[in-house]
Amino acid sequence: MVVRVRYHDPLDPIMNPIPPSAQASLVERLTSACGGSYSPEVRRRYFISGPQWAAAYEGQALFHAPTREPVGFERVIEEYGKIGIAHWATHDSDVIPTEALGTDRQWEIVSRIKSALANNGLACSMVTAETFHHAVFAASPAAESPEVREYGKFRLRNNIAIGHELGAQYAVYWPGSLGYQIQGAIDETQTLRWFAEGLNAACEADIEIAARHGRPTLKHCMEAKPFEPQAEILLPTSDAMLAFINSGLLKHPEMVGLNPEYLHELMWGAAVRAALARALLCGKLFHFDINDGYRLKHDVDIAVGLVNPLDWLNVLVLLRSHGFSGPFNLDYKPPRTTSNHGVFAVSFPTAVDRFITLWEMAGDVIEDPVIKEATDALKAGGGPVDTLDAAAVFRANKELLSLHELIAHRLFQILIGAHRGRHYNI
Ligand code: GLT
Ligand code: MN
Ligand code: MN
Repeated sequence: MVVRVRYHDPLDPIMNPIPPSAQASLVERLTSACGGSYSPEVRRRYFISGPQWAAAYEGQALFHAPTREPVGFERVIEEYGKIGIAHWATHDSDVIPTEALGTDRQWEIVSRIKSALANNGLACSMVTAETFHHAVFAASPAAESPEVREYGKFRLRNNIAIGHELGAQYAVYWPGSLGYQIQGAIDETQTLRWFAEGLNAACEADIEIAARHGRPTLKHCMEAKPFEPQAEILLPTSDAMLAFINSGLLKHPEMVGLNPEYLHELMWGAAVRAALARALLCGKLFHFDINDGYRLKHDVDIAVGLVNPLDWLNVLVLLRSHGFSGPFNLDYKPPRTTSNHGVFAVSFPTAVDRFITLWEMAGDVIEDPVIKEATDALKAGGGPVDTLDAAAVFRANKELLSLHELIAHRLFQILIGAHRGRHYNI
């Protein structure tokens, strides 16, 4: 028998190993030692949704083998219910095998989903058609071949039918495969026209199915991502999508808006707040994918608040001040270092709790007397001067402008709790 002896570096203290049977309870004990978590009842008050694909993500990527076991919708819905995530979202093919779409088997699965949602106190908020993963979409759902486009329309219409059956209010479209690796083979204007035909088919099916169900039509939300999976993307940003919605190609532009994703805007270098402000001004902020990550990198889909908490606070101040209160869709990927147990014991509850904390902090920012007085003073300006005299106008406001930096400092204080007395006695 070969006995392997662990090499021990004499400079390291000897640590007691934690056997696999004790690891999950250690993780749970340390999670509760963090404190400050909200109850499932409190969490349910927010319009937060958990996507099927986020919880079921197995940790795989181009260079990564999976690290987690598959989980089905029954388990995901049950665990979301226990955590207090009141809404659930899915792609058609996350829960229905591609070959069963549109068949009786689809409706059997849909009825099992309805029972799982009802039994666990969840509602389905959003459905989205997967038009990027299957080989049929290799040249996008708006490919040259009329058969591919017809099949794409079937998927979009069928998704709407599923959405109405599940009681959803939103449908999302992520045209990530609308682009190419090498340019020259397609005419971009033609591809965009074909893509609009797909959206038109979805909206028309919606009008008809909604009338049959006696329900309002869904809100159709386009989601942009700048860099992947195609090398070049035809609708890479939320702003490009706003232009597309207003291009005249859509038959029902009033039914179509945006599902911006925090990280997708950051990826191209946007100020996320400014991107959201443009969507708000157009009345097109319908739905919001919440996560975190880094500028000018790929789509790492880190959970909300772990990278840019100050920016997130700022984003939520903007949204709260303009009356947007959801849906906030937890479109992130638990890291592959997190186990199946950790996905529901650590990843989702802590993501929800950080979001709620940031949302409540945004309320503190809006009410904060220092920020309020500073903002009012900036708007009041320095008093009447000759507005044709640049130097005089500058002098009249000069000292007030230091308030910009003071407001930024106050935001930092609110983020760390200094406004409520957190202070280091040194
Ligand atoms: C895909 C994408 C997400 C989108 C999903 C909606 S698909 O996972 O990376 O950002 O929200 O279809
Ligand atoms: Mn997303
Ligand atoms: Mn993403």
